[in-house]
Amino acid sequence: ETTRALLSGQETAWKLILDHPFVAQTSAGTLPRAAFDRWLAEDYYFVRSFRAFLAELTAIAPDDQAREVLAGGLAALVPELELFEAAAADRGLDLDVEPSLLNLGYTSYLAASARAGWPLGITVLWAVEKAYYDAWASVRDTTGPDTQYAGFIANWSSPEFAAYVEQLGVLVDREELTADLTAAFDRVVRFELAFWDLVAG
Ligand code: MP5
Repeated sequence: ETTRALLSGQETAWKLILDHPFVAQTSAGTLPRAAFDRWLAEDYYFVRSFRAFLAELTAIAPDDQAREVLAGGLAALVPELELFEAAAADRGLDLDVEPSLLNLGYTSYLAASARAGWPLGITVLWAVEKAYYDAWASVRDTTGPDTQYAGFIANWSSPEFAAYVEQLGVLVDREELTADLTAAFDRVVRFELAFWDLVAG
């Protein structure tokens, strides 16, 4: 299986994702306010770019099964972006800020991976979502429901999101493992760690 092979090549880095201070501090509610504010604006830019990436992938999806899975992902971004906008309004934050070079690099890489074709694009999509699901699911059961960031953690650790990530994995498993896919997976892992390093070390 392609997904299993990709994950087993990245066990050490995956542990760093699960154990990242950003995840632990968000769950505990101890993340400094400024760090969350910074992340919120950066990630808002990321998610809007990600929406464009999903649309590009939909255009090159090979069949209805793939298009249906991607349509579910696109639909979920509507309430997700509203969650960001509501949090920003609460906090008096301007979300329309210049993204970091890392964020520009990551989102440019997403676009490039879609242009490289379906096998690479779907692998990158799965990798991004799998990292988020595994990270937030690892703190789901220990996060208090009244913690200030609980809504964000629930968004990426819900049973619905789990099912979506599974379906993406099924699409990746239809593809043969190549060196390009392995390199892409490794890149996503490094981008994810660096993105959180921007705000919490
Ligand atoms: C995701 C995200 C999850 N919001 N931010 C980063 C840096 N990586 C992954 O993607 P989505 O679109 O919010 O499910």
